[in-house]
Amino acid sequence: MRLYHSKTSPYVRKVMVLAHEAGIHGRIEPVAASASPVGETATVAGDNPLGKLPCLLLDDGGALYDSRVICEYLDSLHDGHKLFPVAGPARWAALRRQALGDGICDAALLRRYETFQRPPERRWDDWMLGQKGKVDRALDALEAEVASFPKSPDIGLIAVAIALAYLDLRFAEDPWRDGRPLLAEWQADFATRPSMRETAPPQ
Ligand code: 99T
Repeated sequence: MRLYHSKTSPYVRKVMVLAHEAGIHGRIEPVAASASPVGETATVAGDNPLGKLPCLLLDDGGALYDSRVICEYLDSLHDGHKLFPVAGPARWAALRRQALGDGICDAALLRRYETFQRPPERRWDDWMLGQKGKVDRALDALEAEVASFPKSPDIGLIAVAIALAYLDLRFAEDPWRDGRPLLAEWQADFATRPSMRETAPPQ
């Protein structure tokens, strides 16, 4: 399998962390790619019409996207500890936390595009504040529930850990740990997992 890959994409990293936790990362060949909401994304768009990373190219010629679908597919390829709990409350909690972690990344990425890509004269402060509000509320919700996180990794915990790492990568000036000591402690511990260490973006 080949994966359109970027070292700074949190969605790509979520896929790679899951692959490491599942013990199948050696079956994935990363293909360096870039994607942007504007401009040339022809390579990726040839396989994912949305022109977004990640996109998994299967050996039978098919393609899978987005990161949620790729993660669930990869989890179906092994017989070890399932990162997508198969049924019951644990499954819905994991999927909800994946939505929360991905949602933090979505809002953070929109903020980044607003500054990094949008011309200064077209920027909109209320938009930036709105996206930051989503991130802050999600972080507060995680602080409130972190004591009840499962002890074994699952897709929800992976998505949350990746989102926090992405805030550190792109918004280091926003101290998300302030006032959220339990989440900070959990993140520091999760970050020591080999899957997290081996997928860390370049500093
Ligand atoms: O929006 C675009 O056209 C291009 N953006 C992307 O491809 C980003 C790269 S993260 N990926 C997504 O937005 C995927 C979201 C999707 N729901 C999923 O796969 O889960 C780049 C971040 C960075 O480098 O800072």
